[in-house]
Amino acid sequence: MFHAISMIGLGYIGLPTATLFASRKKQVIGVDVSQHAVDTINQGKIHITEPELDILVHAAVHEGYLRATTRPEPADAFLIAVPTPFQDGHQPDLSYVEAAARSIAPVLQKGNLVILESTSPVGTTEKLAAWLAESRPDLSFPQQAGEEADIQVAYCPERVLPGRVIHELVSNDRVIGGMSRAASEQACALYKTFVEGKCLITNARTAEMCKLTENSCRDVNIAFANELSMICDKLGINVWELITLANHHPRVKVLQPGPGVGGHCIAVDPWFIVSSAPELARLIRTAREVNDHKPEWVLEKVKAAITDALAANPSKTIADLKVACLGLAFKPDIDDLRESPAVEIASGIAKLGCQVLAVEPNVEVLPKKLCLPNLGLISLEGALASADVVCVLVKHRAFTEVGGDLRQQPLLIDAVGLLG
Ligand code: SAJ
Repeated sequence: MFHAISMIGLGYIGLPTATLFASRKKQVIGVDVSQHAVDTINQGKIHITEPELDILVHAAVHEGYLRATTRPEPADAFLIAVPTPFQDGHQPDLSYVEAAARSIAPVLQKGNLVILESTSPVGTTEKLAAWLAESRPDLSFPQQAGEEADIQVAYCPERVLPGRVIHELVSNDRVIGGMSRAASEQACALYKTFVEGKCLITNARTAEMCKLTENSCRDVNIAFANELSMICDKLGINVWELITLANHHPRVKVLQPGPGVGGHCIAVDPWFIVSSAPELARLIRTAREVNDHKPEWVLEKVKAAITDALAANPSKTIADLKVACLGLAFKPDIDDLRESPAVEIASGIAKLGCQVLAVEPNVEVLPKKLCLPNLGLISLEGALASADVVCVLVKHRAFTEVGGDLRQQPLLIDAVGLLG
């Protein structure tokens, strides 16, 4: 039924998904506005980092199943995986979804299926269908013709964990929210090409809310852990020990405090619920505020340690002081520094005027935000040998292995419980 599949947006979700269809011998046309991404993929290479993806893309392109272009072409099914960021005031920005809709509209043909995968506020799939209908009055859509529509439309969120994308795309269950029963059934049939998990059918609005609920649930739980960490610090209690003890209760599972919540999903998606029901989403909003405040709280701890270091070394000025920041990534054992609370903290420390010794074993180049004269990448050994203050910001495996050495550091801020 679906021979040619078009993926609109070849980023962290679109490219792996497109490649998995291609690996099952579907003809896949990938579309992206970035000429660089298109050229890289057409050479059989990748422009993002994700384990196993490079080998799969190389094979799919060289065997002729995957091809990238900047201009949409006719296909049997269109999947949209473009960014849905938020604007000022945490209002969702649907401009990429609208641009994708308007770009595929001219090539749509009777019998096509359109699926939105981007994390979206409730009602976005209906908006997508409305934009398509506006651009193609000659075709019918589910809001007009239901099961009989020329073009069926569904929402199907991705739920994969960065670093495990290929594995999770295949094995995770998928929630499929068609605007009609026919849309859901067609989408199920399509995903079954490579999905080994269950395909669970619902309507589009529930599927949209389901994705937002999953990430908000995690955000609220992380906020609980982060709030506990600040309360325990004030009360002189070791929060890591406390959580371990509490988690011995058979029905309690407290998550881990950290320097804040990073990444492109959990720190964004809850705002889509807040913007839909601001007066009702009080807990979800507060969780976001607690997690967003955590980097500032860690920075205050570092400032206090710097004051202690200067008091202990009266001959030194702030410019002489060295603060080691262990970890810059947004979570352990990845190389992704985007939206990372550790980056925010490291740049905040640099702005204080001291020297920042940044240790990030997973990257070789610093992001622009950290290209500062008093901040440089250094080895872990080098940093520990000369730092006046040590601040652990990410629980990378490379750091856990030297946990013992850190205990010798007189001024240590352990934001992630490396030492327990
Ligand atoms: N974090 C903590 N404490 C914890 C767990 C996480 O501080 O106990 C922090 C991490 O350090 C990181 C942030 O939260 O800064 C987010 O990390 P994560 O591993 O919880 O999630 P992501 O952003 O990598 O991926 C999430 C996943 N969602 C859920 O687990 C509910 C993934 O399945 C989604 O597909 C992804 O968001 C997405 O694309 O929406």
